[in-house]
Amino acid sequence: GPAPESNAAALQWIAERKGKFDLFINGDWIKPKSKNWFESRNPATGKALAKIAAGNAKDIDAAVSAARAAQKGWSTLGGPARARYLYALARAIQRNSRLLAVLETLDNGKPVRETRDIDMPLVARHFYHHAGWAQLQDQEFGDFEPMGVIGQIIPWNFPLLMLAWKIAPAIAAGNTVILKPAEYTSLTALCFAEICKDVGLPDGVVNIVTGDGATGEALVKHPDIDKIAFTGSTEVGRLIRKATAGSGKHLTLELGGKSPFIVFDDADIDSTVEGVVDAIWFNQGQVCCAGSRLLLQEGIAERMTAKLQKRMEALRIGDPLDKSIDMGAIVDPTQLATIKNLVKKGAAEGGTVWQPKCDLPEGGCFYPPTLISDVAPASTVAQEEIFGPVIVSMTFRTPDEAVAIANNTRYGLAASVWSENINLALDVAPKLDCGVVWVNTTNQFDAACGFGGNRESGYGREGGHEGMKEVLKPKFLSKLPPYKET
Ligand code: TXE
Repeated sequence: GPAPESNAAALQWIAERKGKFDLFINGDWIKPKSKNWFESRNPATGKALAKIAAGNAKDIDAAVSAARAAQKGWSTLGGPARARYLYALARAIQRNSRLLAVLETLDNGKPVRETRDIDMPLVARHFYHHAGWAQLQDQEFGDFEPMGVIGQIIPWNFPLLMLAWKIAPAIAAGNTVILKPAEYTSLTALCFAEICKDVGLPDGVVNIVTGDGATGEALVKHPDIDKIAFTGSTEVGRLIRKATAGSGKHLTLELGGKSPFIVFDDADIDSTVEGVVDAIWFNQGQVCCAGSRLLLQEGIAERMTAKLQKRMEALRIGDPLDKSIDMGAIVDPTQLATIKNLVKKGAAEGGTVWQPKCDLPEGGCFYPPTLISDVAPASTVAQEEIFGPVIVSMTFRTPDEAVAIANNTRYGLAASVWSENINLALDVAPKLDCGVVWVNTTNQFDAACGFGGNRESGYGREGGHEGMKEVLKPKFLSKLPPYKET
């Protein structure tokens, strides 16, 4: 059942701050220049949760000045000293992980089982891992220097985890940051700001400016920023690329996806069905690398569909604070409407829509697990990211055909291949045009692995050695004696 004590602790944390949150700039809580606060709601109940400051261009300017002023000192402190701060952040996150998990669930609607067992452990792991890189920076990246001041814009689907992916490598490398959380989910970022203060992180190293797309735009356009790192929709990624073109700012983009989940005739059917559950119903399908296109070889298609439908009937949808549920709420009514419209479109374009019978809780943004079968590879639902608990399926005959269908979208983030024939799987995997391929598994992440996409899924990698290179720039330092005319 629900976890009342931790739920209460998170609500109390909000209440102690009078349900109203300012901007975190230069280590201080600053009222927004706009004098506006917007409402953040709990998507599982529709109830107001907190008021969040709407930062504008002036607030961004103050945050950039603070980050700029702090950057040199932070960088010259040296990797080992920075590592100590990252270790302290990681430990503080672990100490507060219950509070953070419940806050995230209240704000985003995802099951507390996921925030507790997946999001928060990965967040801590990310800080520990990057503390290691700070420690090793002189050996591993001797010919590099930090980019400087980095502006970071993140989405709502993994609020604190995306913060960790952005902030940990950046500050490990000696950069300072201004992070703008997504407007639906600012709370854990603000709790993280308090944690930065608690561990004594120098002022200005991390600044959190909340707000909507206009706040993000102000950050992107600020002239004194060295790099923008963005995770979000392909549409906004395109705007940011245009806005930064010719400015000299570095840019990395982690955008949408329509990742294939390819099942060959000889796949182990039970584990494959569990794989599908993880691929598309984890976080209600609001995952950039969700396996949202099910490609079934003809010999297994019928059996696989029947087993999958049976499994879908057993999925539990409900109060995300209830530890026994599998699926929580969709983040916001707008996102829910987008999902509904796309499913309608899928039916209109000839797909067969199937949903199990289930009682959805009232008052929140809930949507049942959905399978749209027999979709044409060129149809809207086979091409567009739905970003919800909806999987589309289609069939193929040969491995070549599977590869052709898999690569036939504008995206290229991830792919998952299922077969008991490892030769077949390892033959197909390199032919898939994407940044990550999982064989007989899916949605595996680790701080040590560079994650990112190809084509319209963006560019740049986050995590591991590749990720560190995205927050550093090469510097050629001649070690030869000065040239002298003889
Ligand atoms: O994303 P946005 P939204 C996809 C998914 C979803 C759709 C819309 O398909 O249905 O995007 O979601 C900030 N300049 N993904 O509207 O708008 C915004 O405030 C600068 C996939 O939430 O891209 C937020 O902080 N910033 C994705 C962040 O960008 C701007 C995750 C993301 O919001 C801005 C999320 C602007 N002009 C959505 N406009 C993934 N790849 O994981 C908005 N923002």
